[in-house]
Formats: sequence, C-alpha cells, structure tokens
Amino acid sequence: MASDSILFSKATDCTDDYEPNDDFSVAFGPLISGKSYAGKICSPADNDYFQINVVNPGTITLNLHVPPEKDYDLEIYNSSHQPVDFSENLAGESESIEYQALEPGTYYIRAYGYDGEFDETQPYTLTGAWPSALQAFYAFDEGVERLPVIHQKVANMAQFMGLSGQRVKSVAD
Ligand SMILES: [Ca+2]
Ligand SMILES: [Ca+2]
Repeated sequence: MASDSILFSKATDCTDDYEPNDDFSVAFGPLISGKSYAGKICSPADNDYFQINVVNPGTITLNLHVPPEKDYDLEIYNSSHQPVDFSENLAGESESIEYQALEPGTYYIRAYGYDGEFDETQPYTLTGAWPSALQAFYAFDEGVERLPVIHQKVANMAQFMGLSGQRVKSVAD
C-alpha cells in the first residue's frame, strides 16, 4: 500500500505543461523559434516529443539545458520520423544540436533521460532557432521598408534617362 501511494503521488506531482507528448503523434508544437520551453522528464519511461515547422532550407540549432547532475539526451527527426542528428553529453552537461536542414517541413525533437534518468521537480529548458514563418515575415517586412529607397533610385535613374515623373511613379509602384 505504501508503494501504491508513492506511485500515485509521483504521477500527480510531476507537472509538465506539454504532456502528453510521449510519441510523434502527440508531439507538442509547433514550437516558436527563439522561445524557451521548460518541461520535465517525470519518469524513466518519459519521452518528450516536440515539433517545429522549418519553412526554408537552413540551420536548426537546438539546446537542452538539463537539471544539475542529470543526464538527458536530445534527438532530432525528420518528417518521416527518421533520426537525423543527436546530442548525448554527460550528466549535468547541456545538449546541443546544429543540423543543416536541406528539406523544409516538420521536424521532431525528442528529449529523454539517459538510462532511465529523470527528475520530478527540476525542469529542463529547451530552446532553438530555425528558418521559421516569423523570420520569413521579418525578412519581408525589411524588404518593404527598403522600398522607398528603391523607388527613389528608380526615379533618379528614370530622370537621368529623360522619362517623366508621372511615368516613373507608375513604374515604381
Ligand atoms: Ca515530460
Ligand atoms: Ca512526455
């Protein structure tokens, strides 16, 4: 009976906002590039899956900051659930992955305890960066801000070539 109540309290005390996320089909996400996510490895069997959307070919960087003395590992999988890179450092060391994604699409991240390692109270922190929709939007936004400069250059060039201001405006717009 004592062991039953211990098991029960373990199951309820370990809070992890991203559970259930123990497999590809229930991977939490999509995560936002640049944000940090604090989860917990609650038991030896706990696997934490996350997913990200990579919108262009480019570099995926991931970092897993682990609780003190804990040996957690990190893996990344492609959209077909095939492992493409991993990080398996020693206990207490952060895990990091830098992967060149040639194909855009959904990638999956798995955090887990090496050899059954877990911690019910202290979270890990997962952060990362990858070619994201938000990044693409900012690049577009920068392009829009540069438009007046381009308009001016076109106008100057057209004036030099002897075109009228009205015509230049319609060309630039
Ligand atoms: Ca968990
Ligand atoms: Ca989990």
